[in-house]
Amino acid sequence: MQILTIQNKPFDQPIYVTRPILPSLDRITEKLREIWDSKWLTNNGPQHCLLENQLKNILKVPYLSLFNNGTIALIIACQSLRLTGEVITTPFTFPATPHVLTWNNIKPIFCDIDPVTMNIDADKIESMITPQTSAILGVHVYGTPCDVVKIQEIADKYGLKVIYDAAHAFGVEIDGMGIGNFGDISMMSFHATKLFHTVEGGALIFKESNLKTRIDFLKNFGIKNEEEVVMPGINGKMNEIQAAIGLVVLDYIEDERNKRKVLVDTYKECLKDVPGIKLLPKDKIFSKSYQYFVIRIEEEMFGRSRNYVYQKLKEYNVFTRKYFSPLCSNYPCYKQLPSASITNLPVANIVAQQVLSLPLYGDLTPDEIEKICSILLEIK
Ligand code: T4K
Repeated sequence: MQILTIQNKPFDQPIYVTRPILPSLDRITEKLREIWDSKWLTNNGPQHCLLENQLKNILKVPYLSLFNNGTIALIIACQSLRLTGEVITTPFTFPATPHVLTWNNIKPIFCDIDPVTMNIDADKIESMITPQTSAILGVHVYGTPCDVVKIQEIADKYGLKVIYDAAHAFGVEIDGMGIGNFGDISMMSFHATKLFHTVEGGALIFKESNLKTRIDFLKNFGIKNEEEVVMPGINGKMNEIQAAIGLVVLDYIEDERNKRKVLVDTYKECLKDVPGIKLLPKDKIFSKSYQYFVIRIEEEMFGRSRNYVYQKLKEYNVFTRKYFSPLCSNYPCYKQLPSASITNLPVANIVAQQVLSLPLYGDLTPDEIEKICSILLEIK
């Protein structure tokens, strides 16, 4: 057994990067009974319709389509806009983002990221456009919005579509407008690890009514009616149990957000003056989704590398995550692309060595956050 020469004792129970909202089983059973009584388990049932309407209001968007997960939703977003050729995107994201392009036979073109927001650097997009470019696929990383104004200007100038991977951005707004009102389509993930979840699930959100018809055909095999199949669709439907769980989880969101806010404030207070630890800079851009609490460890100043800290924290029963390292551009399936070269992505390659997502979920207490911070200092 390893002997730890440390002051802080490891946590008795593992502390993970996140934990899902778990509503009371009674509330879930109540909902399951409704579903059983209706004998309607999937295919646009009553729970599904209810959730779709509620989310439209909460997210302040005109149109929304539910999906069985965020990745299938994003694949269908590309299909619905008939994207081809090349799409400019970020390497600093979850594998799903570039993979949906590949599944659509589109080449991802990696653009470097902004050193502050860690989102696609809008100033570098224009130089990556070629005659094959059909769209820009930005990611609101950790819920921080991309530079939606500049990206739209570029898209308008070159006649490109804009899709946002808003997997982390539930409830995020810009000047009171739901984040889903920017670009042509945005995708949200409702995976168990997200603030709002339906166990697995996702949604596309958009402003054009004609997209609603097309997207809903695409997620249901292209079926228009019993006699007509109008396009080569797939099965992307959210079922009634997922939708029902989502409806119950919605009641817990505000409380969870408030708890996470207190924890985030505790982290900020404890870590604000630690040399070599960088926080997301301003409240203005700190995500109101409270999806992740991310620090950047600058090895030279902190004295320890991010990888060392990540490993060492495990000895204290703290399981952080390196979202998003390795960069997508360094995966074997993409690293041969010219845009994946380190010289094209200097900022992303540095940031990916620094980021660490610390535990953030409502069941944690401020005392536990203080202890995590104290362990960090001890590791230093
Ligand atoms: N785009 C972006 C930018 C994304 O971040 C994601 C998903 C997508 C697209 C795709 O959306 P979906 O198709 O998933 O809807 C997790 C999630 O599985 C993934 O949805 C999410 N991003 C990603 C950032 O995180 P992993 O591989 O880190 O998950 P996992 O299983 O290691 O879980 C992380 C921690 O969460 C565990 O250590 C403990 C805790 N956990 C997890 C689950 C599943 C629980 O406590 N209970 C649970 O049920 O990817």
